[in-house]
Amino acid sequence: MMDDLFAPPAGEQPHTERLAAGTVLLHAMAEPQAAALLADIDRIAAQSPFRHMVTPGGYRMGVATTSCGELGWVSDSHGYRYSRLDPGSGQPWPAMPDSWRLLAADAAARAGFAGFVPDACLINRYQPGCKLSLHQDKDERDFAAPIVSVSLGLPAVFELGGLRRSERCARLTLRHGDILVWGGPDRLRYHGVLPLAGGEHPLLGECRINLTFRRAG
Ligand code: MD3
Ligand code: FE
Repeated sequence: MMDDLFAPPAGEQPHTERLAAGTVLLHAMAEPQAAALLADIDRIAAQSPFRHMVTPGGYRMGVATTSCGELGWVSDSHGYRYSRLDPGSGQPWPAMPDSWRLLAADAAARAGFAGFVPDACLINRYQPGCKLSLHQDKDERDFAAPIVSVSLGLPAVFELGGLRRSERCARLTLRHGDILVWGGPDRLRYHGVLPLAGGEHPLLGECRINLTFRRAG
């Protein structure tokens, strides 16, 4: 755990930390693009607004979500799934910007997953107090592809569990610009986000946004 993958940063190499066999943290890799990502998020949310999905069990999620790409993640009384249409508008989700696809593919490649082509990007928005309970990401068709997560705004504490819910979790803070890639043997690990602490981020205010890039279809 926690040993460096590469030599100290040379030029633009983000500081790279391998957390497990298939899990890599790329410190602040998205930071230079953060303002551009936020402008894209505003444009996407103007077309497909953030909303609080309802879980199959009938709970309104505290985290607000939207999506871009060919497929978007949705939850309702029938279950969790990916859909080509935004159920709010009845229209396709906004396109995934090429710069986003490139960023996700670059991060995946640095983590050892060459050729990652995401078809879905779930955009999660947290306000202070919001959490994401321990879960696995298993609504995707094929678990061979990794997932790439980009954190923006206020820091969050993650719980990284094992392949069974009962396994104890490690905790890790994800900060503005950090990119986490996980795949291979870690693709189905349980994970969650502890309640977001209050604070004020210079670019995002009282808010954290997480992008998760997936190969869903
Ligand atoms: C998976 N999102 O949308 S991604 C989700 O920050 C989701 O919004 C979170 O989980 C968020 O499904 C977390 C980051 C993450 C971190 C570590 C992991 C996912 C992980 C370790 C193993 C497996
Ligand atoms: Fe998840």
